[in-house]
Amino acid sequence: MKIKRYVVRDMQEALKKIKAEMGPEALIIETRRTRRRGLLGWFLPRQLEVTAAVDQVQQAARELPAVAAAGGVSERVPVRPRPGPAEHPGPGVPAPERGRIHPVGRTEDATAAGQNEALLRRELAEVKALLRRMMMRQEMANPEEAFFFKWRQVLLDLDIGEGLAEMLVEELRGRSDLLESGREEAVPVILQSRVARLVEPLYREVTPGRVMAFVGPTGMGKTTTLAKLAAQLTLFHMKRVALVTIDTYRIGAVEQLRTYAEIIGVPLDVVMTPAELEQVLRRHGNKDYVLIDSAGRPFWNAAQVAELQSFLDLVPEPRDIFLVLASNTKARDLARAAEEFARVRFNKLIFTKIDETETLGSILNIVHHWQIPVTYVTDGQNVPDDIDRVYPKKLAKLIFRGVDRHAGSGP
Ligand SMILES: Nc1nc2c(ncn2[C@@H]2O[C@H](COP(=O)(O)OP(=O)(O)OP(=O)(O)O)[C@@H](O)[C@H]2O)c(=O)[nH]1
Ligand SMILES: [Mg+2]
Repeated sequence: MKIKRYVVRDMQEALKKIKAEMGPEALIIETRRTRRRGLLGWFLPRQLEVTAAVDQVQQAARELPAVAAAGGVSERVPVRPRPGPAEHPGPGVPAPERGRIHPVGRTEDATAAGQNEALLRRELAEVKALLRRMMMRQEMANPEEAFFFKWRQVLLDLDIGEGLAEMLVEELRGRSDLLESGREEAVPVILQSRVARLVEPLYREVTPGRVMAFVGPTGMGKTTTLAKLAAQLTLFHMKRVALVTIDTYRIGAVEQLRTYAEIIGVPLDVVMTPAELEQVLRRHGNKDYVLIDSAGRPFWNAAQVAELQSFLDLVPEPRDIFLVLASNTKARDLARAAEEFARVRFNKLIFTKIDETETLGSILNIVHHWQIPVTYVTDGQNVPDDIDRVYPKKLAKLIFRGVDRHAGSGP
């Protein structure tokens, strides 16, 4: 375990330094605001002291392929990054090439490497939990620090990223009144209002596009969400709606949308090429809204995302490209999906399946990172009912749902 202390101006600077010097696995174990020594210290702004730790076994395992690639390991063993799902070498590749460098310098097959990595991750998670418990015990001595520690932990447990959690906890500093008995109930309200203010600028210019395309990885709920919106626009708002699908990969998928189109009573066109899409959109120039479904692309398949882009580039403004993500997806996969679909220039987010998860913090991570608003969430399979519009206060409320129970329970 390597432990290092950083004295910095703010958390962002600390995170940058820690990541560069100790790697992404590093864990922040303590943060303190301190004054500089001497009289001058009373006039200068307080500095932030951040202590971070990293499990060196984990770090070594992560760094080894890079060392090897630089010639640091046996020259006979070709070293390559772990193949992604889309780039698995073909059957003709010699066996050693398919292997992966083991921490002790041997090659082994991908399954064993995966197990090794899973084991290291589990161990790191255990060390993290242990450190948190130790910190908790230490900080008990200082009620103010214990209070911040507890609320930072609540935010992390909501799956809010570390940087964001730290920024939100900063909002509580200087509010010693919150430590008085009965006042802690105000904390969720303060944090919610901070989140609402944080995302509010993203909602200033939100107007619906006439053409709406739904993109995202497989099985996220694109078609169901499209059907919910199409039904609401047609049945409740009396709008003229047309549906289009560029879902040409699986016959069943077109049938699913065709069934919805028939029930709602709107036309459906299936397009195979970008030129056909252009033609169909021109034909539907008299509709209030045109909703475009797309086949779920496995997000690591860059070629399929590029193909989708060739269709969507032809959609005229005003348009909305919704990236549809299921909120019960792992935070890391959500981040990766958003990264891959960035090339289709999505401008709004929809989070589905909020009924299937307890924590919604990763929504905030994506919104904050991409500076793109979530405009709908869905909470069930029922068409057209299980969908809700989202605005800043609503999003903040969703992120903190269930958090009230932490207030007043003591650190
Ligand atoms: N619980 C729950 N299930 C949902 C929600 N939205 C969609 N689903 C279900 O998720 C499954 C996949 O939904 P689809 O709409 O077919 O997903 P898709 O993104 O179009 O899938 P592909 O076209 O295969 O990429 C279906 O069983 C839906 O009923 C939701 O908000 N909550
Ligand atoms: Mg679909």
